[in-house]
Amino acid sequence: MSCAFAAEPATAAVLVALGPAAGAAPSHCGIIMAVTQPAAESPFLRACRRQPVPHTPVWYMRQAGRSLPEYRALRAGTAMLDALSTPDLITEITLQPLRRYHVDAAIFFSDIVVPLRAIGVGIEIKPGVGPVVDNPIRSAHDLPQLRPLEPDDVPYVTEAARNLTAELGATPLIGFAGGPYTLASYLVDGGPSKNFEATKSLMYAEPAVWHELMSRLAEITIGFLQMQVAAGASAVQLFDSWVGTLSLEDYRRAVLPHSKRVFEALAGAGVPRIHFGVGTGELLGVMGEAGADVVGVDWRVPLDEAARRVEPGKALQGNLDPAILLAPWEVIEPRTLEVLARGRTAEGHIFNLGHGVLPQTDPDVLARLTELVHATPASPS
Ligand code: 1CP
Repeated sequence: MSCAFAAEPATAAVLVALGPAAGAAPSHCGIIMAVTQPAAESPFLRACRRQPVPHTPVWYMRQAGRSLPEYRALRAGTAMLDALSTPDLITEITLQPLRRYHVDAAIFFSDIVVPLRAIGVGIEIKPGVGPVVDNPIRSAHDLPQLRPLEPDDVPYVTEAARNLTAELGATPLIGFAGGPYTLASYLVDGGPSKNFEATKSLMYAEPAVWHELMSRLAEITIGFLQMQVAAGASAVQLFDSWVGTLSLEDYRRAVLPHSKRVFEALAGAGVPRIHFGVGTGELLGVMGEAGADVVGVDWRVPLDEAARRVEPGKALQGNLDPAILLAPWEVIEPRTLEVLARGRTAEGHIFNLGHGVLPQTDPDVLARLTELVHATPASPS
């Protein structure tokens, strides 16, 4: 059957008129529906679209989890991947930070390795370590297991995202997935890595195997993002966290075609696409070329400089150093105001940290930071 759902303006209007349930497309299509109202006019989505905003929108990477005592209490005794496949836990943990902070978006509580585990890859998330793979991928023989993701593989994602969209009302839900390079780094090195020796060896020594691996991962990522959008997510973020470890030329050759493929596949989804990586100062321009609507910036490059490096027609997201939040408020406040001032030079700005919230961050500081961002005029008066 052909899947005709697309985010044409007319379709969007009909979906909006009929309410969220009308947009629930047959689940086997892996399709895309329009942004559900009333989130469409939220400051977060307006900033993604580079439209004027009443205040600078703000959310935090890793806001769901890690630093919140209520998260740790809820997670106690439940393995990470079990929590990530339980709709009620996903829903509750996604909502926890919104009860504390007046952030402008929720981020779906999941992990970049969830789709890999869902298609049968032996992978665990070890406490204090991160994702660890039973049998790392090292050759072409290991690739067939990386089959496309089907909606039936992750019913808990669809269920939780639908519940969340209903619950969140006007607050947008951000869906996300790992970028192909970052997923490859866990699969090939077998776990968190500093220098990505096995991953880079494969990339340099076996380009054909590498591109086949990356193509398969791009398809899995596309499927995972499309499912979240079909279930109501109104923006998506591609976390290609570790691409900053590549040179510009290697990124262009080994990663860019696959990231482009992901963004192209989401182009008709009618939702903003955000592209984020760490240590990507040298790559910001080319990451913009990959096709996202918003480019995430870590703390190393000031936003006015980032705006010069990224092609026109993109909003920026970032970029306070998460470690600054461990300093006294007298340090945090001027640094935040500086990020906001530089962010005003971009065509659109979503305030965020340059990477995830550190686990030892005081939640009250994040609450105060959110208030400061909202209280600071979004455009020079
Ligand atoms: O038990 C725990 O609480 C473990 C910590 C944890 C959490 C809270 C892991 C293990 N994953 C998650 C959830 C998660 N992962 C979210 C939740 C939504 C949010 O609030 O943001 C997100 C967006 C991710 C995405 C993710 N997982 C990334 C990309 C984002 C980033 O920070 O760069 C990466 C690289 C991972 C892998 C991963 N999962 C977990 C850890 C500790 C890691 C990193 C390991 C490493 O350093 O390589």
